[in-house]
Amino acid sequence: MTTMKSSVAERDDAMSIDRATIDRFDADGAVVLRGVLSADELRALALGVERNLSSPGELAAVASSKNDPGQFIEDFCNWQRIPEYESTLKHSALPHIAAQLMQSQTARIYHDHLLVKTAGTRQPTPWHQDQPYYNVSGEQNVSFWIPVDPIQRESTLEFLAGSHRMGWLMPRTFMTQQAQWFPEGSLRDIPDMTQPEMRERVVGWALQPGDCVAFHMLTLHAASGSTTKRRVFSARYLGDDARYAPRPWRTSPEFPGLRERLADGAVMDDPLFPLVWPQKRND
Ligand SMILES: O=C(O)CCC(=O)C(=O)O
Repeated sequence: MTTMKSSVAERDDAMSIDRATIDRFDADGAVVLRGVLSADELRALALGVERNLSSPGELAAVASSKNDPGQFIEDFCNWQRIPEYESTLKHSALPHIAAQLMQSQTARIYHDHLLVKTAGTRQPTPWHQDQPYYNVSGEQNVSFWIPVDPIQRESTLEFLAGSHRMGWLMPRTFMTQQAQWFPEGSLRDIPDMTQPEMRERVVGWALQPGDCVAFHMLTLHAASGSTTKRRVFSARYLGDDARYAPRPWRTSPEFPGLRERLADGAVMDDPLFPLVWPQKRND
């Protein structure tokens, strides 16, 4: 772990994000970042992913439908038990990049999310925003979608550029598209993403291991199935304006016990969400 930490320190300047990328993130709610993780960091992260797959956490879930030759495997909130995840979240360039993209003085871990599609799965990820499923308010936030396998353009995560400015759109269950959280008609629906005027605003990138995409928690995003094995680790961070927003519905993930520790509207100051930027020497 020490070597990973120092390699990042050496790369500190290189991980300063240019103004154009920050502006693009602000305007589109999604950007591609190349070569963010070093070969050592990537090897460690892939090891963490394998450790996670062989020892799933309590929140792990597998989606597969009849006749689907593959699976979509998810898991959440494992960084405290998987050292490679903790190191990625705390000691890679990600916290610094997160603070810059969020235009925030601080960056706090929100959670980690494993998203694996096995080769051949036809399980799509439907168009959705993330924040309605989360227990946090505020505009300064970012998720990094970090593949440890090469990702072709056709199976990458896609985004509707600018959709983080559309407000909340109706969240629906992934498998059956039910409006489970709000009554039908009470929120605008997600636009018809097959329409040409929507398709021309869609962005997405082929990615090599070490690259990632960064996106806002309100940016609409989706992915198709995958012909190849697609192991992705997602690292989610919160900025200065993030506040606890307990929901009357079950969030994804839930953080059991948090309601007893944090007041509605409080800063997310809890051991579950450590501050990781600015970095302290002994972290
Ligand atoms: O990996 C996927 O297919 C979906 C990713 C996603 O929805 C997310 O990271 O919020």
